[in-house]
Amino acid sequence: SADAIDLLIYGPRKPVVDDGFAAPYVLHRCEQQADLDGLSDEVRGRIRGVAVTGLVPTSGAVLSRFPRLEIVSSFGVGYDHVDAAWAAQNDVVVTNTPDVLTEEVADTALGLLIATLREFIRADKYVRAGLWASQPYPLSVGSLRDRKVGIVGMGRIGQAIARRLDASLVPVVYHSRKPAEGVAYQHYPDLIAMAKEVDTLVVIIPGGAATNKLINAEVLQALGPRGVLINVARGSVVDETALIAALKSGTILAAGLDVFADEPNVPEELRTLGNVVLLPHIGSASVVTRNAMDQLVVDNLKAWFDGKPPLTPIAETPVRER
Ligand code: 8YV
Repeated sequence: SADAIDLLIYGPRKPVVDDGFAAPYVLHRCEQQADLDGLSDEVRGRIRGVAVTGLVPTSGAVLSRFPRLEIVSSFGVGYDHVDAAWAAQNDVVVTNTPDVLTEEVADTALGLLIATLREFIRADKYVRAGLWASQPYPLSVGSLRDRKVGIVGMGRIGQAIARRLDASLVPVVYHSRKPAEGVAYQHYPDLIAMAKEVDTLVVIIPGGAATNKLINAEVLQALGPRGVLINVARGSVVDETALIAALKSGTILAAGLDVFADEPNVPEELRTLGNVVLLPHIGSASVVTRNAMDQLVVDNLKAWFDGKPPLTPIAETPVRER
């Protein structure tokens, strides 16, 4: 009908999104880029909103297929897979799903840090293998007790991680390009200088060109032989080849990784190392938190098509009076 609002659901199936819209909304679905070719010109011409439901590459070339596009509602707090510069230039609003996942991802970061230091996964395997009866599990070299953590990125999630470390009586400093507002921890504008002063890095900074391979061989060298790297941000932020070399040579002690350069592919070399804990990008992946993120994808679109400002626009496409 004439007042229909056509939306494209782009990416993996999400029941909360699929079931979140009634008339006048009309939903079209493409799980991956190749499926876009299946949309008729007529349908492409009607689509006014796109929900990006996972980490599907959403370039300007993809978005420019929709001449009436007004809004891209992206799942996840990170949006390096969406061409925000194209959106800003073409007067398309982009929203993400911040806040609702902050505490969940911070929980994951702290859990991964402790699991890495205290070797929880190896210890679990030890029990399952029936080895406990023959001798006690060896003492872990790693501990949270004698550490100083440098957080790379002090946004909402970084601050939630810092709060958990405060409660655990672990000293915290941080690196970011600019000091974070209202944060008392010591700020290092220079990452290498910070890496020399700490023994633990927790990476929680946006992905994309500006942070590509920020954690490189030089940073790992500066971190030193007690060094532990935790990454719950994007795989692109770490030079994975340099990390593998550093883990093998003892340049650093260990790493806990929730994200990888080429997900879901994890290099064989990394998978065979004993001093790493590897998670399949599950930082926010609980039912309760993913439902809240899915709902925010829906609510941003509904607010927009109700004539209201979007709830959580990204910085590149700020809230506009409507
Ligand atoms: C998602 C994330 O797993 O919010 C983010 O930035 O990385 C995760 O919550 C990711 O968006 C994949 O869908």
